[in-house]
Amino acid sequence: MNELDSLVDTARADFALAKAPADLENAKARFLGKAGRITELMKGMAALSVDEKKSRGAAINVAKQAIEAALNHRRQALADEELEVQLRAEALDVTLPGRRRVGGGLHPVSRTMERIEAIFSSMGFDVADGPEVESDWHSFTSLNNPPNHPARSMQDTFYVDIDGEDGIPYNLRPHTSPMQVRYAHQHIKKHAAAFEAAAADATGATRAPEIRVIAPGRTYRVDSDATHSPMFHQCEGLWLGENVSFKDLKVVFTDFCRTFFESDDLVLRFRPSFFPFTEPSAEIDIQFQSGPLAGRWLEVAGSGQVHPNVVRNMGLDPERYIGFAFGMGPDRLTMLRYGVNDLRLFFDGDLRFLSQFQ
Ligand code: 2NM
Repeated sequence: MNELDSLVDTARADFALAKAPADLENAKARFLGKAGRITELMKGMAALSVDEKKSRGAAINVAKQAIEAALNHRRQALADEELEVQLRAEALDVTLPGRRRVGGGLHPVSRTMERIEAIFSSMGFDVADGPEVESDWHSFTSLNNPPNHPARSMQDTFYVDIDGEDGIPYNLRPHTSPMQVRYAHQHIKKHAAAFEAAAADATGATRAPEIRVIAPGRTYRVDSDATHSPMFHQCEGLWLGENVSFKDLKVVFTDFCRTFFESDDLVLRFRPSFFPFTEPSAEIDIQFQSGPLAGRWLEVAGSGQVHPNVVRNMGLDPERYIGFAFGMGPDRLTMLRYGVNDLRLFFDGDLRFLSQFQ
């Protein structure tokens, strides 16, 4: 093999050894650079005759072109390799499921609350709001449940480490009735002229404004098992007027149940009971006459005629105002409506459970 052929072979071998573009450029310099082998061979021709220069120059050029071709070939190969590595690194697995944007939704108990509010609003009830941390007076005393009254032990109440004005600690409201007491005071103040006009008319000809309100919200009691949560929901209703009776309670509550459960095929039963704020008092049971829950009596609410002491504490004259109140548990209504048997599922925050109600 002549000297030029072996030079080309050496160049090819060196180029093949280059693993990165920078190595290849260094190898190129050794053969084609200013001080490279080809340049040296060119310089070495100075002493040759014209004919020898011609043939020697042509041969060196052939070698040079072969080296350049090898260089370009290797450059391309390195560029291809680099691209291949990059493509592999950036590979896209089109079989992966996409990231879906999951929409939020209302909690099933919130849906129940909204249904209850919509139904009672359509019957002319206002919707009250109020604090969850309450004074002893609003939670108990105003509701005919004074300190040391045995009925207080019906609710195991959470207390806050801060005393109210009466020196008794604030509590986490154990029912939503305090909102109704507050609502009554606000309502009477807001419509003072109308209330005063009715009160001033001894003939009774001036119709007295009514109190018609529901109080939905969170409530708290020291209680925790499959059917009790320390935080639960209540919705109470109150209708006070000059001639509001148990008959009105029956009509309103029957209408509510039939609308809420989307069934006219259910009946109500009023069972005597006791609550400090009502007298007489009754539990309200419903029974579906058809469907999956048919035949069983289901307790859905407590109710009663508002005690005169409570009417007075609301700022109204119990000789003039009479009416009913009721209280129900939206958590329980939600369980009944959807057939859920463990209340705690509503408060665990497990989206696999909660998203089923969307
Ligand atoms: C119930 C049962 C019976 C009730 C009483 C009142 C108020 F504010 F008028 F005193 N609101 N709700 C009531 C009556 C609540 O829950 C089982």
